[in-house]
Amino acid sequence: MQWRKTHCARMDHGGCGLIVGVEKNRVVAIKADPEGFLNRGYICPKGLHSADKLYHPRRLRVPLMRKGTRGEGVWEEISWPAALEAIKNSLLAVKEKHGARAVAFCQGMPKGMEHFVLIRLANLFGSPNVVATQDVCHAPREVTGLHTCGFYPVVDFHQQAKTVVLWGSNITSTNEEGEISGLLLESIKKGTEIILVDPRSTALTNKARCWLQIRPGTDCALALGLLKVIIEEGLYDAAFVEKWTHGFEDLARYMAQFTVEHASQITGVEARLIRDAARTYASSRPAAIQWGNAIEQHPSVFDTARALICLMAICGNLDIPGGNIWPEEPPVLGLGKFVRADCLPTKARDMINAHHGTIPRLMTVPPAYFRKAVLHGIPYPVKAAYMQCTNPLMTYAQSNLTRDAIMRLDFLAVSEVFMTPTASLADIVLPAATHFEFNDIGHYGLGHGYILARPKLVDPPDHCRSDIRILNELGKIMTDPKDWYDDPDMLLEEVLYPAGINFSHFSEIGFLKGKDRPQKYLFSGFKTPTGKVELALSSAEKYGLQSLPRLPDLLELDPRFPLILTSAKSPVYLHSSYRWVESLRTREPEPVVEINPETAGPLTIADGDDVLIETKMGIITQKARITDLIRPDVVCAAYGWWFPEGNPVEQFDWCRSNYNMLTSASGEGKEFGTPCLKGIPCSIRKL
Ligand SMILES: Nc1nc2c(c(=O)[nH]1)N[C@H]1C(S)=C(S)[C@@H](COP(=O)(O)OP(=O)(O)OC[C@H]3O[C@@H](n4cnc5c(=O)[nH]c(N)nc54)[C@H](O)[C@@H]3O)O[C@H]1N2
Ligand SMILES: Nc1nc2c(c(=O)[nH]1)N[C@H]1C(S)=C(S)[C@@H](COP(=O)(O)OP(=O)(O)OC[C@H]3O[C@@H](n4cnc5c(=O)[nH]c(N)nc54)[C@H](O)[C@@H]3O)O[C@H]1N2
Ligand code: SF4
Ligand SMILES: [Mo]
Repeated sequence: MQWRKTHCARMDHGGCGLIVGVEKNRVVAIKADPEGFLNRGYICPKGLHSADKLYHPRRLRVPLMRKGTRGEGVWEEISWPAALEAIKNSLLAVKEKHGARAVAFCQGMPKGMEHFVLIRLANLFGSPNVVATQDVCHAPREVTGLHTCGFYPVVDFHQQAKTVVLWGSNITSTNEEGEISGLLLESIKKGTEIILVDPRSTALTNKARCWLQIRPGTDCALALGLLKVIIEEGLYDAAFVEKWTHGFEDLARYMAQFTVEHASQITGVEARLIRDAARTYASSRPAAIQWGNAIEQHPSVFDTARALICLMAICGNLDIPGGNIWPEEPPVLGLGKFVRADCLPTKARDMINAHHGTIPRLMTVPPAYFRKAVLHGIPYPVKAAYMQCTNPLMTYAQSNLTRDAIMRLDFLAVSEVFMTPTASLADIVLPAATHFEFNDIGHYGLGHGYILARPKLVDPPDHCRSDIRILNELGKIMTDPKDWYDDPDMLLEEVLYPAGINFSHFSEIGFLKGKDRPQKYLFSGFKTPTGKVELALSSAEKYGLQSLPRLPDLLELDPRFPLILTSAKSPVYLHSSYRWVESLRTREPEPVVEINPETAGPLTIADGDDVLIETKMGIITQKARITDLIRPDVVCAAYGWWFPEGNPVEQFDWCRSNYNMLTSASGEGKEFGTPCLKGIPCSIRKL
């Protein structure tokens, strides 16, 4: 057996350095790399078991073409040339009849370079419509950052902070975007204090200085409450505010109408805790806010993210070591060049979402608007889709709408490692090679200031091909072949070339990082129209945005749905992925809904009972877990559940326990098209 180094990937955004045992072209052992840049010896269960999926007997191994009606589960095995030719013919036929924009290129969570190669293919094909789940994942944080302070403020876990606020971020379970919790746990041992903003208790609750057990969906009000205390008590960094912010007086004036008691009433968090959290955050330097999905799975995310950046700014925690930083990228090829943005200069104007007035700089189409285009031709029809690394039937809000949209497409191709509810509705299914089976670069384009090497360690099964290779082949036959390569690895070399290294050298060094250059604004100002952090947005009128972070409308009370539904990601699965990996499934065999005993008692719901969860959109079943670690007015349901052991003709029981049967794509936030996934009125009862 040979031990090789690489980085974990495709079990979340990836990041942990791994040492992998390879024997006879098989991965036989995985352990954490104590020298890993982001993990220093940390590893999670998904990483430990990540090779199990490679050897699953039901893994897709051959391209499939649909026989019979869509979703009937009857397939013919076809060759790669036949599969690629069928995709080319179908997509070019749609392009000819309806224009290139009628073809959508869809990706879920970006898993590696395939995401950017897909955008390149779309640009070269001529379609502005890359659909992604970024409406509920990171784009709101990133784009709000660009407008407010000129960058995406990410936490710097490599330096010790005095205080870290975990705001709707369950980092010990999710380790999101390479913010690996191992580094935070080390800092906690050395004295970093934690403020937790979460309706549920997490693994760090008993290490937290204060736990703001918030009512879901009210994060904006809480952030405004903290701002109120800090401004009213003069706890802000007056020198920074004076020199580097725009609109402080406007913000202070707006805050004068609002009281901490008001914030307390809306959020369900005691006023004294709001004051303590505000004073702690403002008096710690450096302090960082690790912001999670909870803030951006809600229509009010723009205001919440604006309020949180205002907090970072006025407390002097922006772009200082240990705070929320503006990372400098390593000297690799810029994203715009790699994705060939030059081929589609009018993309921002032509994308589906432009019609809906989303915020400038949003570069992917929100799923809510993609489905409007497919189902209603608004603002123009979309007739075909190419999907990779995604399972929209489970992961987009309002699953029934997704099913209707997929059924309406003239053509759907899906690249997958396993037959999923979405793939089962495709016309062509391509068997993808996956992690360990091809060369890849991690964290490119994510804005954290580093990239990670993911060298190939074993060959994929006979007919499986990496998405990068598939897209390179499709590019050669559907667009000008001179923009593509004989060897798809050349796409990686293109990225690395400006840094003066090749992939083989990169794999030896493991990662490339930009220079640490804190407080860049001292030399260049902030990259906003005023050169300052815009507490009040100077471009608000031009773009039709609110200039100050505003309190959103309150949730309407409906006596039929007295409880509030939210969700948290499972530590052992990635979204809807890997329920079919036995070593993970044994750890969490069924979808579980967490209910407080005070709520469960009167409804005679006991631990392990099947529970119906209902919202105005639909009804699903999950197993009860009775726990006092959650607010009594909240239930937290599992998300992403389908049953690979179920009937393929019924899309593997995709409705039974699927959280997104309960969510709605309407009422979305205007800036990002974000639906409400967390904080939904619901009711529960025993089955
Ligand atoms: N209700 C609700 N909805 C949500 C969320 C939530 O918290 N609640 N979270 C949202 C978020 S943050 C995100 S990012 C999205 C995620 O949405 P998706 O990305 O659609 O979700 P996944 O389940 O990760 O789907 C990935 C699919 O890719 C396949 N796959 C894995 N590796 C490879 C590979 O190498 N190649 C190919 N071709 N396929 C591969 C997996 O088998 C899986 O079926 O969901 C969003 N939707
Ligand atoms: N194990 C695992 N890891 C993952 C993923 C996965 O599916 N599984 N997905 C990856 C992806 S794509 C992403 S984007 C990240 C997301 O990672 P996180 O940001 O950690 O996302 P979640 O687990 O959805 O939610 C985080 C926390 O928000 C809390 N919460 C729920 N509702 C609210 C609310 O209204 N307000 C507040 N303040 N808190 C609330 C939940 O209880 C939970 O503890 O994780 C990545 N890592
Ligand atoms: S935390 Fe993420 S990157 Fe690290 S081992 Fe787990 S899945 Fe892999
Ligand atoms: Mo995500």
